[in-house]
Amino acid sequence: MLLIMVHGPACQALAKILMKWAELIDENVEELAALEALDAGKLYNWCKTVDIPLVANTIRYYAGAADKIHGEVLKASMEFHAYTLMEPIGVVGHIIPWNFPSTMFAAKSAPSLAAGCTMVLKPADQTPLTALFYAHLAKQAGIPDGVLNVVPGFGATAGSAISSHMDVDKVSFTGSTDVGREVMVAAARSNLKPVSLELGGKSPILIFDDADIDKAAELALFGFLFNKGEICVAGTRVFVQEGIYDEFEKKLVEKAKAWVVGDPFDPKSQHGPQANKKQFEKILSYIEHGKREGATLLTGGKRVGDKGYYIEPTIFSNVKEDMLIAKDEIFGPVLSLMKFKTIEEGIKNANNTKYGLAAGIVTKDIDIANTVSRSIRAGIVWINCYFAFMDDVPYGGYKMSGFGRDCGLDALHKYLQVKSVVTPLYNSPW
Ligand code: TXE
Repeated sequence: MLLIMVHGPACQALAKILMKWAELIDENVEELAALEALDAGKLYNWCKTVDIPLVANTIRYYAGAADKIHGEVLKASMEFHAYTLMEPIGVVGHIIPWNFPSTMFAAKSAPSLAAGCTMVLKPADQTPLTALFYAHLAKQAGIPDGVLNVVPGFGATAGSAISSHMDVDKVSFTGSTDVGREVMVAAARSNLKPVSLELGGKSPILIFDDADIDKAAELALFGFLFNKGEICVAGTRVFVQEGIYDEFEKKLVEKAKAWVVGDPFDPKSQHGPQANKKQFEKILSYIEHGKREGATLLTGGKRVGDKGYYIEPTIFSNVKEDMLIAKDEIFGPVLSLMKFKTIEEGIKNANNTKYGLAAGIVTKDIDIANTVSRSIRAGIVWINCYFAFMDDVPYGGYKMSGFGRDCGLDALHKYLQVKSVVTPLYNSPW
């Protein structure tokens, strides 16, 4: 008998293997953190204490879900017994970027494996090292050959081979909006495989008059500088209500000047080099654009030293909404600071973007927090916090930031499909 459903005992065995894999990742945390720092310019200490442990946690979260996937018995409207099965979608293709090679690897692979799928993952061509190491550890943990495949390569070849492949049943992509569009076209032109896309962003943070100015400045600083600004949810458009604007601007600039940019292996560094030359040059050219467009450069604006891809934390004020620096995803340590008067104006300005990935709100007023969070068109809204990612909290895009969710049980459901099974009851006329 050919049994392709992932049944109970197999799910438990799968959960056990995933748990073992997470344990091996914990045991190899230093080596993985070093590979990540070398490959992506990320801070070694941060990788060791946050990114790599998060990978193991994500795998454990989905391992716990592997034997709890089930359909439901339906109250059929005629004389039938009807129920649904949640079946793995099949072969999943994952295409991931270079800014979070490890956490992206986990966010994609763990739910798809827990759903019972096999997978082919293409890491970004700039950062393949940790993905290969995770695959090596997966084999040691007992994941059978052919189930988890890592295929490093370039986007135009290895990436498009995945999105256009007739035997890949689903593609999950994180990267730029332009390439996301190409992936969708390739999926449509081949076997109409479903696609989920997590794309760029230009996320707003709204800071209201009643905010604690010092804390708000800390939040905004971290919001645009974390991971050197190379994060899709970076809070790169900060709108500050006019009553506190001047004091806020002063504090933020002071803090940005004190931020330490340097060697990612130096524990004192708060951010390292941009990931690659292309990214470095792109960011510097946006900074030049901002100056030419007439925005006021408050701090930063150039590379640090003359070696490596280090860029100063850069803040522009007097930014108009139609300037390129306010519209495009720069993907670097560059912030546009803007002022607003009323709540309505703040909401309108925050939503004035083609993207819709994340947003931040800083206020002590619960009415403002509730109203604004409902009015912002973004997949995740953080109130009085930022970058609060958790395994069980889904995130993903509205508008041109894509669709489909990573994290949480929503991510598991991306890799499942519903089969309905119907059979007549004893007295059925059928
Ligand atoms: O991304 P690409 P890039 C944004 C950010 C950044 C810009 C460009 O603004 O500056 O995109 O970065 C693979 N078919 N984000 O050029 O090219 C590629 O090999 C299939 C936001 O690095 O989109 C890599 O694995 N795959 C983003 C992945 O797509 C293709 C994170 C992403 O690369 C392909 C990264 C093709 N034709 C960049 N071409 C986020 N949402 O976090 C490339 N790829």
